[in-house]
Amino acid sequence: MKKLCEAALLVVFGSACAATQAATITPVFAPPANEKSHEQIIEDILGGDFSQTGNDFTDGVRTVARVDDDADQSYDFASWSVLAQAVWAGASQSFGTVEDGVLFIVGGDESSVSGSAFDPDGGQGIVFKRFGSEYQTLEIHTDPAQNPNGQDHVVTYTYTVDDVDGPVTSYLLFFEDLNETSPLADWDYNDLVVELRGTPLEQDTLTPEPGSLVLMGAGVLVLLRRRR
Ligand SMILES: [Ca+2]
Ligand SMILES: [Ca+2]
Ligand SMILES: [Ca+2]
Ligand SMILES: [Ca+2]
Repeated sequence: MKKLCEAALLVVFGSACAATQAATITPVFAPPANEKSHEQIIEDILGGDFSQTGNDFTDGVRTVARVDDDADQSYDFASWSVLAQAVWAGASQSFGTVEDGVLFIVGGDESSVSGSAFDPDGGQGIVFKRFGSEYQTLEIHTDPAQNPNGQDHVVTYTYTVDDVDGPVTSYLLFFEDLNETSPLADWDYNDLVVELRGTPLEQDTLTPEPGSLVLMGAGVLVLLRRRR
């Protein structure tokens, strides 16, 4: 129903549909004084001076927009790549997917980290995952339902990069690496930050279901009649 709402009803009925869909935004708490905030981490990655506007960040030219937490749980990509961007945590961090397990252990610390992966095969419904190491072993998924406690441990932002081949959508995934049973859990969501870019799956694999097409057709008919 959600896809139908986005694909068809938003076109046909405009804001009426959007108004019935409240955004789900997982709250983010301030980090300890010796760690960087989301705004500062975004500035480290993109350069410039960003400031917060609602749930988003902007430097006046570029907008780094918060992704609804109903929409950051899994991804459909023909291929994708990921690059570690920051670690503000005591624990070591590893990154991978549910399907493939650990793809790399993050090296370095704070704003100077290393680690990357490229998957030429992609897939539908890819769930990304942070793995612990050393003393902190919590395995965190972009899909909250797969976390041990069902809590949302990932908040996501998106921005557009002007590549030589045209605009590319980039996602910044911010992980909280401790669960609520730990006295150190602070929900600052800066413990691991990675940047994700993917090539969309071909459009023919995303064709709306027949029922959606019928509804879209009906909506267009209504519009045409009203115009007469
Ligand atoms: Ca700033
Ligand atoms: Ca989330
Ligand atoms: Ca934390
Ligand atoms: Ca932290």
